[in-house]
Amino acid sequence: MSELVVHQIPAGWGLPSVGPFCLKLDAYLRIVGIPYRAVVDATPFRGPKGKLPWIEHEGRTIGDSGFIVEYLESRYGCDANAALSPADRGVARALRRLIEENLYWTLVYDRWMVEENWHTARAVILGLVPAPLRPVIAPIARRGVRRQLRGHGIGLHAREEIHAIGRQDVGAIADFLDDKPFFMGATPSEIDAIAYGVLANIMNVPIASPVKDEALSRANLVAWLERFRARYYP
Ligand SMILES: N[C@@H](CCC(=O)N[C@@H](CS)C(=O)NCC(=O)O)C(=O)O
Repeated sequence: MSELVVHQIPAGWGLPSVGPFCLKLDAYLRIVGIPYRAVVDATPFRGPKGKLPWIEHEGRTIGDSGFIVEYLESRYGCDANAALSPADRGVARALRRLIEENLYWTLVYDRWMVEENWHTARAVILGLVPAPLRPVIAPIARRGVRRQLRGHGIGLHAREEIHAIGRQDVGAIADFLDDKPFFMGATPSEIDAIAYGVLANIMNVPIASPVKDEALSRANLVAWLERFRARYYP
């Protein structure tokens, strides 16, 4: 099998990538045990979907972490969800949408739109953009993210409303996890990688938010994060 190359957002704050979808893919590849070479891209624009992560493998380029996982399943024969019943797969898929399509955007809001966080976030997220270009690129990127937030819909809400939504999402995730070791039971599956990508990027980064506070107040979620990290990031 030829080398798998993964393009991703820079490492930072003690995480292999500060991009939630990049960290998800990294965690997934650790679960299924596929080695890869990381290439850190300064911007997401080179990828086939204009977002990170994206992969190069055997002459193909594939963008979007979900499509990448499907490709790896078909090419490497891996399946992190092999032990799941159809009903569990359905629940995991619904949870994935909550995490990736809703909670993720509260993280984006906290990094890019909350003034007190923006300088901290910018230094890491745009850390590979050459210093002289950064003051030019940063406001353009920020305008783009504001448009994305409004397009999603969450960016139309007031700050307190966005944080209330994020806290409710985190509460639902913690309630579903309950006292299980991993989200779908005794062993990790794809949804643990998905949750780790977003939750480690909320709970373990110096970005202040009531959503982070809520997550850190849920003892079972904190214990799960530690369990996952001890297993895959020793
Ligand atoms: N659905 C995509 C989402 C990827 C995504 O949003 N990536 C972020 C970084 S983690 C990104 O590239 N954002 C830049 C942009 O949207 O312009 C996936 O699962 O890979």
